[in-house]
Amino acid sequence: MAVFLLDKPLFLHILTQLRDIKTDQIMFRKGMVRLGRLIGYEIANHLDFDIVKVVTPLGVEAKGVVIKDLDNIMIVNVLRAATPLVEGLLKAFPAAKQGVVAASRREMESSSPPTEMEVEITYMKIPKISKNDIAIIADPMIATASTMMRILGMVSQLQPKRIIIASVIASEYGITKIRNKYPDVDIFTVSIDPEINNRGYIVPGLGDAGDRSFG
Ligand code: HSX
Repeated sequence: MAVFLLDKPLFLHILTQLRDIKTDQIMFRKGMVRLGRLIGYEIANHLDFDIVKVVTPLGVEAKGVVIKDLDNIMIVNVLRAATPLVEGLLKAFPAAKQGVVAASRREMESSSPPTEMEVEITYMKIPKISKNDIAIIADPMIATASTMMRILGMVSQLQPKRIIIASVIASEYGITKIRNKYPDVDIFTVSIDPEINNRGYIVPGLGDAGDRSFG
């Protein structure tokens, strides 16, 4: 598994707005959409490509690149927090199929940071994919990775060619958990935050991404 840390200034500029408690709902959602688009382009830069030749209107051959898998993408939208992120990803992959999973954690205060949380999945619809398809699972936050492990369990059964996670903030703990069980999955994330608090929130994090996007 490779972890792609997207820490170039534009990513961090948008992330800083998202972290800021003063950022309102509209700006938060817009920031997520922008990050989704940028993360999508970064993912596209790490897909297989062929070197091809085309003929220009000048009747001359030019060497070029074709990314074959741009049209073989299936994005999983982990409701509801991932919705604006997916909106951005779809700008990078306009031909993508889209699955949705409604997942929610049972959150409660404990005496120490949880390592596992109960996750309820109330709805799931994943389109048919072929063995040539690439699955991108979009969830802006990976804390204990309890949610992502459930979704990886379902998506890996479909045997896509490759599974990629598109996230904004992942905890160190969550990444390690995913890496141990799914060594072939790639994670694209803008930040790796060090801590999880007693309620299972990433620290410093950005709060509850679903609440901040949708109220
Ligand atoms: C939030 O909790 C996020 O959007 C994820 O779906 C989930 C992450 O928490 P965890 O399952 O990694 O602890 O609603």
